[in-house]
Amino acid sequence: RIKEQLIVKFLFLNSLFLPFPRNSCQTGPVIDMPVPASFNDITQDPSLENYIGWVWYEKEVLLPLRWLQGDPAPRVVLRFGSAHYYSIVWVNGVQVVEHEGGHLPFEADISSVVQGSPGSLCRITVALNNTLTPHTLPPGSIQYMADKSRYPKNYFVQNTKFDFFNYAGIHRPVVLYTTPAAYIDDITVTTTSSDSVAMVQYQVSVVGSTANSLSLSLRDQEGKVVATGDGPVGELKVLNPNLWWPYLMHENPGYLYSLEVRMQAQLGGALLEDVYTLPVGIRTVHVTSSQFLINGRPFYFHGVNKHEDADIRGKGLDWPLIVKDFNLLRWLGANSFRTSHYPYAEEIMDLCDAYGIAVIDESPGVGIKLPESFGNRSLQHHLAVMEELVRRDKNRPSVVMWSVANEPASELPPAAHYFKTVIAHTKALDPSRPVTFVTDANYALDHGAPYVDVICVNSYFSWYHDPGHLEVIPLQLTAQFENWYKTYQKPIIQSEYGADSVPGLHSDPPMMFTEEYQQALLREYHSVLDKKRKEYVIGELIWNFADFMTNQGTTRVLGNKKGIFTRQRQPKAAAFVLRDRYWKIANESSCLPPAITSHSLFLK
Ligand code: BDP
Repeated sequence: RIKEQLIVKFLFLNSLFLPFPRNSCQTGPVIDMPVPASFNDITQDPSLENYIGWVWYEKEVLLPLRWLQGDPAPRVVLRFGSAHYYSIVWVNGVQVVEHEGGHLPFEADISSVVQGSPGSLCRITVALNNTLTPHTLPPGSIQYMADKSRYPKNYFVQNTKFDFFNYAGIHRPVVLYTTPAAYIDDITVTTTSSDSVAMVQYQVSVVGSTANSLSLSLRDQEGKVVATGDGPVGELKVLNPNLWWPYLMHENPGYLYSLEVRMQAQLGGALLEDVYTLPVGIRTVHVTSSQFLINGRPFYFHGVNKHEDADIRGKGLDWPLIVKDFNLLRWLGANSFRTSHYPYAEEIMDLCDAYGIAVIDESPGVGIKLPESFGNRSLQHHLAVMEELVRRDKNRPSVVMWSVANEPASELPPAAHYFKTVIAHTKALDPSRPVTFVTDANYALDHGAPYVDVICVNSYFSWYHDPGHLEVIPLQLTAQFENWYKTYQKPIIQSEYGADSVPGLHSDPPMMFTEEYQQALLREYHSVLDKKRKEYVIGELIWNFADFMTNQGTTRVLGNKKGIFTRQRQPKAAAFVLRDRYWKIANESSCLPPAITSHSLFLK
C-alpha cells in the first residue's frame, strides 16, 4: 500500500436521495457506491478492498420547500446511523459535524445551512477515514515498512489486535428529518415491578423552549391507554402489567407498551407540537452472587456471539439478512446474544426488543492491548463512547447488561484504573443495569475483574490450547470455573468457546477443522456447563453464530470458520447439536415455551 494513494470519491446511492449530477472534471474519477454498505467488497479492485485513508462520498438531494420556510421554520436534521471510522460532513460546502467512532449514530442540525442557501438543493459531502490508532476504539496502529529492499517507498500496513475485517464505509442508513423548532430531545425510561403493579419512571428533556407542556400516555398492545402523566419527570403506574420476558421464558415474549410523549410549546407567537413514541418493556434485572434475575426469575443465557458481516455488503445494514438471522436464532432456541465486538444497528436492537432476545450490549472496546491504549487519551474517548452507547440503547428492555470491552490486556497494571473508571462511569450513566467486560486473562492476574458484576470468560481449550486434545476439556474447564468463582463469588458466563470447521470437511475420529471436531468440542464443553449451570454459571454463548471475514493470515481460511452457520447462513453439523441443547434447556424451565414450527415463525 502506498501512502500517496488516490483519494477515492464515491457517489452514494440511497433510495432517499435523488441522483447526483456527475461532473467528473471537477471531482476526478467517481465510483457509484451503495449506502448503507462497506466499500471494500463492492468492486473488483484489491486496492479498494484493503484501502486505508480518506474516501469521499457525495450526494445532492432536493428538500421540500416546507422544510425551509415558516415562522419559526422547522429544524432540519441530517442523521447517520453509523459511518466507519472518522467522519467529517459538509452540507452545501459548510462543515456541519465531525464524528469519531464507527458503530454509533451522529447527527447535525443543518437548518441554518439549508435555510440560508438559495433554492432547495442540498449537497451532502462526507469525508471518511478508516485509519485506526492506539487511541481509537477499536485501537490499531499504522506500521511503515522502512526496508526499501523489501517494500516500495512509503509502504505501510494497518495492524489491529482484533479478529474481524476492518470494513469501512457508511454502514447504516442516512436520513434527513425535521422537528419543530422546539422539540423533544431525549426520553429516559426505567421500570420497576411487583406481581400486580409496575412503575414506569420517565424523564423528558425539551430543547428550544422553556414555556412548554408535556403529556404522556402509555398504551398496551391492544391500543388501550393504561396510564397517563404529565411534566418532564414522573412515574406511570401500571396495574397487572404484562412484563417483558425473554424468548422461551414466557409464552408471550418481548411484550412492548407504547409510550407517547406529546410536547406543546409557545414560540414567537406560534404553538408548536412535537410527538414521540417510544416502545417500553417493563422488566427488572438483578444480579446475585450466583444468579442473573429477570423479573425476579433466574435467567440462563443460551445464546450466541454475532458479527455484522456478510458477503458483498460487509458491515452494511441488510434487512433480509437481519430477519433471516432472527429466524435462525429462534430456530436455534437462542434467547440471547452479545453484540461482539461493537454496538449493532438500531434496527437489530429493535427486533431484540420485539422478539425478546436478551442482549449483552458491547462497546467497540476490542483489541485494547497496547500499553498506550490504557492512557488518559484513550480512557476519555472510551468514556465518551459509553455515553453515546448508553444514550442510544438505555431504553431498550432487551439490553440486560453492558459490556465495556472484549479481551483487553487486563493483566497489565494500568487496566485496574482504566476499567474501574469506565465501569463506574457506565454505572453512573445507567444505574439500572449490570456492567461487565469479557476477559481471557488468567483469573489471578486480571486487574479489571474486581469491578464487574458478572464474570464473562472466553476460553478455547483443545483449540488454541492443547489443539486436538478434546480429553483435556473437562479438567481445564472445570478448573476455569472453580478458580474464577472462588476468587470473586460472582456469576459466570462462558462468553466464548468454539472451534473452526470447514463445512463439508469430515473425519472420524474427529480432527480439527472438521464438522465432527466442532461438534465434539461443543459436547465436551456442554458436559461441564451442565454441572456448573446448577451452581453459578449463568450462561453460554457460542463463538460464533456464523462464519465471518477477517484479515488474511495463516490461521484463517477466507475468514474465521467458527460459525455454527456458514457466512451464507446454512447450518453446519454443530448447529444441530446446539439446537437440541438450547431447546432442552428451555424445556427444563418451569414455563413451557411455545411449540415452534417453521410456520409459527412467520405469525408474530
Ligand atoms: C477470541 C476473540 C474473537 C475471535 C476468537 C477466535 O474474542 O474475536 O474471533 O477468539 O479466535 O479470542 O476465533
